[in-house]
Amino acid sequence: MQHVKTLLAGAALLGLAAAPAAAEKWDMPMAYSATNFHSATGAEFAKCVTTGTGGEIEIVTHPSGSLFNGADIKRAVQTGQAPIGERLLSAHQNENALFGIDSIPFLATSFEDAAKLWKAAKPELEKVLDEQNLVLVYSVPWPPQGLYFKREVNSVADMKGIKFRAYNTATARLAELTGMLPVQIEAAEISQAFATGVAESMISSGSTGYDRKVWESLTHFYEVDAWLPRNYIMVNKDAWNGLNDANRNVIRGCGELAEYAGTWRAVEYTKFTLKGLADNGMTVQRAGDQLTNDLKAIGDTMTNEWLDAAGASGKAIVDAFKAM
Ligand code: PCA
Repeated sequence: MQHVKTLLAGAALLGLAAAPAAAEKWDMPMAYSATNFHSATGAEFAKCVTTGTGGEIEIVTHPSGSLFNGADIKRAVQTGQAPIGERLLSAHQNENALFGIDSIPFLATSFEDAAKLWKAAKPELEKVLDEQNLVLVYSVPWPPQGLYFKREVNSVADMKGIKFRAYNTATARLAELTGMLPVQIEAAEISQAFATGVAESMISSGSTGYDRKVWESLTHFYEVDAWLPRNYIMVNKDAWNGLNDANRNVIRGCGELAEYAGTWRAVEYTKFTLKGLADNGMTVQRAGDQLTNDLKAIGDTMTNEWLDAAGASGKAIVDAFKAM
């Protein structure tokens, strides 16, 4: 017996010495600027994984769409061109309505409700992503979405004919329903789009307006709190399956920390960036009654459209969220 133990111990030692796990470099494409809080959170997540795996997995982030354009990141990770990446979840609503769960107008309008909605939706979304060869690691919300313009706007009628920068299906639909002209533009490109007049308004967070210095072209921000869309980090399932348990646990653990830290940052960044917009000369205020009521009516239409498209599983998530 003792002999067997000695043999086993010897074999284990040999195994360790003979086959140290090969270090892997994982490039992580991200769509938003390096200074954005999602990118800062992603950089810390990368460091956490690199440290936690003892360098066996070294994650290197590439913000600003520098490795893959935002619109291409999911496909890149699905096909294994990149092992890991970050993307705006609702950007895939055209593939499956469930991806748009976080962009239903006026359903979840606070950080607290956004967290609840995420809890209700996560198991189903994990399933959908799994079917697409993806593993969900963590997700962080953007601050509440408000409307940016180059002039005072007090009603939906005032929005007619304005060129509107959209970033997903819901924002494009909002433009249509308000009589604006939607044009899809990644956040990384909006400063130029506004400067050249390709777009003259958008719905987004104070955070994105601040990061992209939109006061150089726009003048008004109306707090509407329409929804809080989310970014998420995905890993290619084959890359994930190739990891040992210890390294998978490190990625999970670092992901939990990142989700917590990133969410906290989003909360802090909300006030900071709205003040930043005002300090740079923009008029920052809550939408007036007429505009709010007009938008609520459009929100009802969009909610019904989403429920129709998302079917039973969509309704089940919304019901579960409302019961929380
Ligand atoms: N910023 C991103 C998505 C939501 C947000 O606040 C953008 O405008 O593209």
